[in-house]
Amino acid sequence: MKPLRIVFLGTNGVGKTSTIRRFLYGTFQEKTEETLAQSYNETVFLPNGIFQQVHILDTCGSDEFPAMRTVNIKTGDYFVVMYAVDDRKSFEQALNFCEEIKEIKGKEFKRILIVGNKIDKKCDREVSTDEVLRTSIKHDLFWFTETSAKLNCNMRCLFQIILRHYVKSDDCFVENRNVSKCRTYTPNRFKHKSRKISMQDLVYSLCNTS
Ligand SMILES: Nc1nc2c(ncn2[C@@H]2O[C@H](COP(=O)(O)OP(=O)(O)OP(=O)(O)O)[C@@H](O)[C@H]2O)c(=O)[nH]1
Ligand SMILES: [Mg+2]
Repeated sequence: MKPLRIVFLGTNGVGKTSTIRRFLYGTFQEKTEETLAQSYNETVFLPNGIFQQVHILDTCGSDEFPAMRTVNIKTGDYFVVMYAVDDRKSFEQALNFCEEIKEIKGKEFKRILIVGNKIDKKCDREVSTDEVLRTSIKHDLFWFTETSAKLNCNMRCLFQIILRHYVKSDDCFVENRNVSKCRTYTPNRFKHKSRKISMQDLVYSLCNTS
């Protein structure tokens, strides 16, 4: 079964690595190092009883490696395009990344989630929620959320939006059609994996925290 590839894009320092680590490991660091490229491989237990491999790709925020970004976009299934709400330039750059994705994947490509991180920095906000909503519609982008990796706010929601869409999509059906017969064996294949994320748990947790 083909792994699902979720690619994180966004300019330097918007919080891509912090978001992924907060979600996967529950940790947050005030000081981080610039990422070159890092892949996290997880197993997700989907509500239809299928174990799905998910590759989360954390990319480099700087513009030094455009060729690498092109490859990541070509091979990605879903994109999380991040900006920091206290950094207007990072929002403008996020829109450029969205355009780049659409140029490569096609104008009709919709699997892009815009994420405004660092909402804990209320006093330093440079990008309002309203503005992003208006701009997103203009750019034909429909998924948007705001987060704080620092305060652990909306971290689950972010992955949930993507996984929910995937489960309902034809891709999931086609990919998993033949696997369902042997799904009782599937857990053993992933026995070595230390952690599994249940989407039902995610829904439950989200309902109980909001
Ligand atoms: N206040 C606040 N700071 C955050 C938040 N998320 C990340 N940071 C801080 O922002 C800085 C950069 O975070 P990273 O996660 O390394 O950002 P990145 O997008 O991975 O950066 P590159 O790998 O260089 O592209 C770090 O000092 C983090 O502690 C947040 O939600 N709120
Ligand atoms: Mg990083």
